[in-house]
Parts: sequence; C-alpha cells; structure tokens
Amino acid sequence: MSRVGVMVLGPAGAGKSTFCNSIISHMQTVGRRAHIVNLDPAAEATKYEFTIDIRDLISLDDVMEEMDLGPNGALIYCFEYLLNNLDWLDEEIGDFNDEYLIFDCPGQIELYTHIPVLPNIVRHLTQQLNFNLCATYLLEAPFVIDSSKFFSGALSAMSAMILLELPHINVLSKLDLIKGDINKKKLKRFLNPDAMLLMETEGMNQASNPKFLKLNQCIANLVDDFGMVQFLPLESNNPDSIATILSYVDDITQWAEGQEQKEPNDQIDIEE
Ligand SMILES: Nc1nc2c(ncn2[C@@H]2O[C@H](COP(=O)(O)OP(=O)(O)O)[C@@H](O)[C@H]2O)c(=O)[nH]1
Ligand SMILES: [Mg+2]
Repeated sequence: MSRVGVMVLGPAGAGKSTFCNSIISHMQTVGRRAHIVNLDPAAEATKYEFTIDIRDLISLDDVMEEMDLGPNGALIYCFEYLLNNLDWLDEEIGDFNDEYLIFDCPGQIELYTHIPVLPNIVRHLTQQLNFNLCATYLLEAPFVIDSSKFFSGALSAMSAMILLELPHINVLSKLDLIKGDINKKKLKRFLNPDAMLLMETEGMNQASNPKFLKLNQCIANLVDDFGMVQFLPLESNNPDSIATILSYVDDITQWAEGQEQKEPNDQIDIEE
C-alpha cells in the first residue's frame, strides 16, 4: 500500500491554495487522480472542492465565538482539537491509497514553532498512515528578490524544514510578477544563490549598523552550510512551471521511478 502526498506550506498569501488548485488541475489533465486536503480552518472557497476539510471537524468562526478567542488563538485551538481527534483524519483519509493527496496548510508560523502541531500531524501521516510526503515551501518572488528579505524568508523555510523533518522543496511563487530584464536577472541569482556572494553584491556587508554585520554574515553562513539554497520558480497559471515542480515532488515521493527532472531555470526568458 502506498500513500503519497505533498504538503503545501509557506506564509499567508504566498499562493499556497492557488498552487494546490494548479497541481490538481494539471494532474487531471494528465489523467492522475488527486485530492485536496484542506488543513486551513480559515480557508476561503477555491475552484476545486476539498475532498477532506478540517472545517468539517471544527470551524474557526465557531471557536472564535464560543471560546471568545481572536483568529490566531482560535487557529491554535482548532489544531489542538485536530490533534486530539486524529481518528477523524484517519477515517477521512481511509481508503485513499494510490491517489495523490495535496495538503493545503495554513501560513501561521506559530503552528510550526510555538506549539509544534504541524510537525505532529506530519509525524502521524508518515509514521501511522505510511505516507510518503514531500514538503513544498512557498515564498513570494517579488518579496524575496530584496536580499535582506531573502535571508529572512530562507530562515523561515529552513525552520519549517528542520521542524517537519520532511524532504523539502523551496519554491519562489508569483514569478509572473517579476517584470523587466534587470529584475529577471536578479531573480536568477536568487533561484540558485550563493549566500556569501549575495552578502557582498547586495550591500549587506555595509549594514547601517555595524553591530549587525557579524549577524548578517552568520546568517549567510548558516544558509550556505545547510545547502537549502535552491528554489524552484512557480507561475501558478503556467502548466510547464507546475509540471517541473511536480517532477521534483514525484522524484522525492517515488511516485514515478526514473522520471527525468526538468531544468527549472530554463523557464525564465532573459534577453542577454
Ligand atoms: N500574479 C500571481 N498571483 C498569484 C499567484 N498565485 C497566487 N496569487 C494570488 O495571491 C493571492 C493569495 O493567494 P492564495 O493562494 O490564497 O495564498 P495562500 O494564503 O498562501 O493560500 C491571491 O490573490 C492569488 O490570486 C501567481 O502565481 N501569480
Ligand atoms: Mg490558502
């Protein structure tokens, strides 16, 4: 029995739900069966229906009203409730063998760090339900091509990678919003970046406060050492971009043994 899935992670607004829809639409065109599992209790309606939906177990609005909590407190409550009722998830997932499950996750970082609910759910899926999972972590390209934000984004991706202990693919989303050859060239440097070079070329060695220089260098070293510096480009409405990312996910989850990966950077058109 093989169960395969992809966790779609990243900050709120990074394009996770849109990406989930693009994956399922692509899979349907190539004749593969896939389902979206919505783990975001605050999700809005999307084009494709959720096959499994945390909102059938617990609703964020109900929790906010009944427990008199704000949205973040209520979100944490919802996840703690899910953790205490994992048999609900087991039952919902039930017989989805040999079909792809796409887990659309909420973006709040506290679900990884303050109380490790997402890591616990991931552990349950991999250890109890025998899932082969791959994590995709989305960061918005227009945000990340500013080098100081690149490092903070890379750190958030790294903390998800460390806490979830899953094979991990970093994705730069909303590539279509990067306009002009200068920005596109800049983007290429961030897809496969040399952290130390970025420090120098982006002026981070001349931080306004010299006290931060050492901190900046340590962060660049850390990003470099972890070797998690590659990002795949994503344009949600471009089928080639979805196919490329899926080829990596398939490779990691061993969906299709021996499948050749496409070269991601070929997608960016730059007139030299
Ligand atoms: N231009 C552009 N906009 C996108 C893309 N992906 C998502 N968006 C937009 O970004 C916003 C947030 O997307 P959503 O998928 O809801 O983000 P989530 O909070 O991470 O699930 C929505 O307005 C989307 O239409 C993309 O590839 N390109
Ligand atoms: Mg969403």
